[in-house]
Amino acid sequence: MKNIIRIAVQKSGRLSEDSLSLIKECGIKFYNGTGKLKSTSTNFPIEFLFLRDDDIPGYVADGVADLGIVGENELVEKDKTVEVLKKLGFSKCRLSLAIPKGENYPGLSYFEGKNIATSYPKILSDFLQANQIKAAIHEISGSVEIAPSIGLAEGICDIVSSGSTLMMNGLKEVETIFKSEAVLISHLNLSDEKKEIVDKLLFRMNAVQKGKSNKYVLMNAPNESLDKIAKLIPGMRSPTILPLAQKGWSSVHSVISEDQFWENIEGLRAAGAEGILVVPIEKMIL
Ligand code: PRT
Ligand code: ZN
Repeated sequence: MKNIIRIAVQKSGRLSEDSLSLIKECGIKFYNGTGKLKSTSTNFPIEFLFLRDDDIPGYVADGVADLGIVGENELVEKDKTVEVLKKLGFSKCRLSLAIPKGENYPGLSYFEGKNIATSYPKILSDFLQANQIKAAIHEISGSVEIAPSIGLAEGICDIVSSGSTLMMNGLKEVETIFKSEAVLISHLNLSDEKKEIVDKLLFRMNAVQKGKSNKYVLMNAPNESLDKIAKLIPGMRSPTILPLAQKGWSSVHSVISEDQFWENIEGLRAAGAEGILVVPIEKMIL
């Protein structure tokens, strides 16, 4: 057994760019020339398979690839047995039911006895069954949104992100049936050697993700309000406080999640903080 892992990523499409940037941000170098189906990193024991996203769950379930990056929608639809190691926070979208804009929508009962076009027959049929709705599912592989206007179906079930595709096709979203984002998946029975490499990769991915959701903040503050400010931005252990050249003032440095920063900004200003700088963090290891 070679001490190298294989990861399946989408060759080209909505997942590709973010998948490859995440891997690059983990310090992993590789050559990704156009048309290449396979590549090996030059500085980490990992090999890449560039595939259609539809094939990724199956390749990982069969062990042809040890890891894969795929949308949860595709993973659940393909119904393959793999382990989800991590949600990756990109390619967020939802799978929704939509109907022609002019139709009155009384609730799910609208779909009783109707035809629904989709590329996600499994997720849709599970949803309809759970809600005791009987409808005919028409599986089509693309351009689902035109189905109602050509008379193929009364409704559709498709991926929605901004909602503009639905709007352009005279449809309205009436139910969200599944929420999705990209996930890192793993084959179930990895050898101990492979698990060790996967753990190293996960450690790096966690550091990149933590860095992204946190900011490094610096500000000047009068010494009498330092206690108050330290409570608002406690940081990883405690903030760093350095004296300014001007007497009675200090520079306070800390790390804070972006959300928390915006929640506390008024408190910081009220405590006399000024010259506040917010700086991105590349990686963060606790
Ligand atoms: O060629 P391959 O099979 O690899 O790619 P693909 O064409 O099957 O998939 P791709 O690249 O389009 O999408 C890959 C994954 O990205 C999906 O499985 C989802 O997990 C995720 N994702 C995120 C999306 C969208 N956003 C999205 N907006 N997948 C598709 N869409 C399409 C949707 O089908 C619809 O046609 O975009 C349109 C809706 O977008 P809005 O913004 O107009 O609502
Ligand atoms: Zn696909």
